[in-house]
Amino acid sequence: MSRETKSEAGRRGFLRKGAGLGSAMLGAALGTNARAEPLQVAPWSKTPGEPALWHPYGQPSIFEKDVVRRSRGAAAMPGANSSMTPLQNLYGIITPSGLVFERHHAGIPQIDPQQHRLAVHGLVARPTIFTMDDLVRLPSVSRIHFLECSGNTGREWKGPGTASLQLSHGLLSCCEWTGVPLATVLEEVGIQPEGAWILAEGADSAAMSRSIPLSKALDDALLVYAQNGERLRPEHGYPLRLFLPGFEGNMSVKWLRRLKIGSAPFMTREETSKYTDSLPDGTARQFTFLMETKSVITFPAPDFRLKEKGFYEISGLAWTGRGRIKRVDVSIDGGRSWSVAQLQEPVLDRALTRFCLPWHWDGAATVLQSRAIDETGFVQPQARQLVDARGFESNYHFNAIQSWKVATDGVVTNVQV
Ligand SMILES: Nc1nc2c(c(=O)[nH]1)N[C@H]1C(S)=C(S)[C@@H](COP(=O)(O)O)O[C@H]1N2
Ligand SMILES: [Mo]
Repeated sequence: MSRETKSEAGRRGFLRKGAGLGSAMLGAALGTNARAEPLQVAPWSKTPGEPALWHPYGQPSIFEKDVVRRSRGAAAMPGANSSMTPLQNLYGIITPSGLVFERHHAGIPQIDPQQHRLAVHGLVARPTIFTMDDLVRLPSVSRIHFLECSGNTGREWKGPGTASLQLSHGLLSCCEWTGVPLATVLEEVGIQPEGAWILAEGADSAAMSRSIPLSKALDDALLVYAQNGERLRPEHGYPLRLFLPGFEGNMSVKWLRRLKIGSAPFMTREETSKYTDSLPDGTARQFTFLMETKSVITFPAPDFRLKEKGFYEISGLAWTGRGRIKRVDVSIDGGRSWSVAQLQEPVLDRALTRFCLPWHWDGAATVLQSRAIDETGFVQPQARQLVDARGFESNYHFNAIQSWKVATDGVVTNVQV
């Protein structure tokens, strides 16, 4: 199925690149001799297929029905839940909208865009209430950026967590986001000189809110109304969300209804009780906005089993809240030696970057790792280094190198080395 398709594509690239293996080494097990049997005419080739508009809104093939968001199970509070992106089944860097991870503190409100309003007030010259029509009339931009929950991979703080790439790393997606630069709207209302922070509040029943530094708001924050070419999906903030490139997902407030400009942070629940990082000395880090440099191998991963030894393309994703990914190293021997992976174009600012490396698995047990380095020179840390610096009490911002162990029977597990 999808696995075979992928390794076929990888095999062709491998041969094109002439990476040192002759075709004889690909193994007789792959494919069938074309002369061995006549090509059958399948039933679907004998009658006309489904008409156009079979699905007015297109759907994936029924054979892809297992490629869906998944969750670890419902949380105790109504509406407080999340679902993870099936990173193991995706190609390239864009997450299809229907597979973008979800994190809701109080469920998904159904908001009529005609009735939705964005109030901008506080330390401004002209307090203003915007309709969606007002916002959509303003000059727009489209940008491709990742979105990652700072709780992503949080289970790894205390040792190898979940035995699934989707469940361990799937609070991560990458979309094209379209909207109005927040700076444009702030110019409309006129910030007073003491203005330094902005409270962003959602219209969900959690009224989820965060304090945003004015510098970020004026730099590259977006008021987003579209995602991957169409209006936002309800679960991602329809009709309007804030989007802060490279910052923790929590700050990209969905169903955005209010921006209040103040002179200091507002100390909301989500930046005091939650979304702070406890340190070994009993203090906590607060306002840890940036998502640090990180990468993960998406194939092979625990969600697959390697059926036989031979050629595979190791593939994965790297990203950094600091800008662009410069290099990704891959180890096929548990970190003893490293090879530079190929980065697939495009390599964009604060977007997922796809990397790959041809690999011939000799059938021996081994550990696979990837290590990302960004354009600022930041190197993705080892789990040990991260825990030494931050202790075990953090829930957020785990960005260490991920190790996948491949056993002799092809089973892949989550380990820390
Ligand atoms: N209003 C509101 N905004 C919110 C949330 C929420 O529950 N309510 N969840 C936040 C969290 S914790 C994350 S990680 C992202 C998730 O965005 P997504 O569901 O579109 O992936 O939205 C953030 N914005
Ligand atoms: Mo989050």
